[in-house]
Amino acid sequence: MRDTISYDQLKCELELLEQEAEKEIQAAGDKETLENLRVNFLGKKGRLSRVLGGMGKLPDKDRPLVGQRANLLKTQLQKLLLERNEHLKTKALSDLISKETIDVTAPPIGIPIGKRHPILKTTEDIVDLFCGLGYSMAEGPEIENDHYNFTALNIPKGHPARDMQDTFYLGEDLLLRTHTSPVQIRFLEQNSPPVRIVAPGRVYRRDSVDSTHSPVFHQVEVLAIDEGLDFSHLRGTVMAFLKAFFGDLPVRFRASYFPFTEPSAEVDVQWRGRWLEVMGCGMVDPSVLEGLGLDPEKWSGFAAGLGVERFCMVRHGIDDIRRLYTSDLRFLDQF
Ligand code: 2NL
Repeated sequence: MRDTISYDQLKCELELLEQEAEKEIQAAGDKETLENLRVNFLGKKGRLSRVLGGMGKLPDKDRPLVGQRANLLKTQLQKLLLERNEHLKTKALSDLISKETIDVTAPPIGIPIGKRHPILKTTEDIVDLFCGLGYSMAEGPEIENDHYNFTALNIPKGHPARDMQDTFYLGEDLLLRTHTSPVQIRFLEQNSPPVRIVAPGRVYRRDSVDSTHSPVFHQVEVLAIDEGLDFSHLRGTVMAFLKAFFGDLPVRFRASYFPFTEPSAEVDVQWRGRWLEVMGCGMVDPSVLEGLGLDPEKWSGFAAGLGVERFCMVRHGIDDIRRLYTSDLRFLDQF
């Protein structure tokens, strides 16, 4: 180490220190950096102290001047540190505020919310209409046995409707119901007439998929058993229902055949200039009543069945049944 140091040298060091300190304080991005700078420059073992340590080697006359300058520098740096600290605080606050600001002009994102499937809505509408006519809803299992799905409905063994081609069998006796009629048979076992019930539900048939067929589809069946019911009651009920669902459209009944009704009819409505078959119906076959222990001389009834998909497609102008089963939200969102 040298024995003496000149005033100019110390002044030069102080100026250098000032320049560096100012530059670094202005560049400090957070409180921690700022505190480190304070310790580095102004602390007990900091750079200013070290420069002042060199004062002992100054000629006496120069000491007060350098001391004065050093003190000035100290207050100046303290002021800078304080100012920078204030600036950082203000900036942190305004950053926070702008981050938390809600842009009230932004378009709404929308809350994704589920809704009922068009098949369910159509089912509920149909069921509601019959409830308005005094019917009660009944439901039953999708896995049925031979008796409830076929035998009780006058479809004996060997009948073509039982064909493996049409029915999903789960074993010798168990199968997936091919219609909701078994719901009504079960209901009649538990309840004595008069009855008026509407039976909605999922049914299964071994059909190949195309624009109008699906192996899984939905049915609503209605059944009324009472004393003195005849075809006029059936016709009046079907007409009232179709008018409520489709509006005032032309309707026609065509003679048809079902194993469980006699006589039977199919019903068409004229929709956009074309006749569309929309349901089947008939007077409950006496052998079905007998099978349930009901005297056909005392009780009579009518029944009707319809495919929900058909009603839904006609109502909404849907051209392909598969649209209802592919869960494409762009499609389903329309309903
Ligand atoms: C159709 C035709 C029909 C029935 C269903 C029925 C039920 C019992 C007794 C007698 Cl418990 N009949 N149901 C009757 C006639 C027609 O459905 O085209 N369905 C989609």
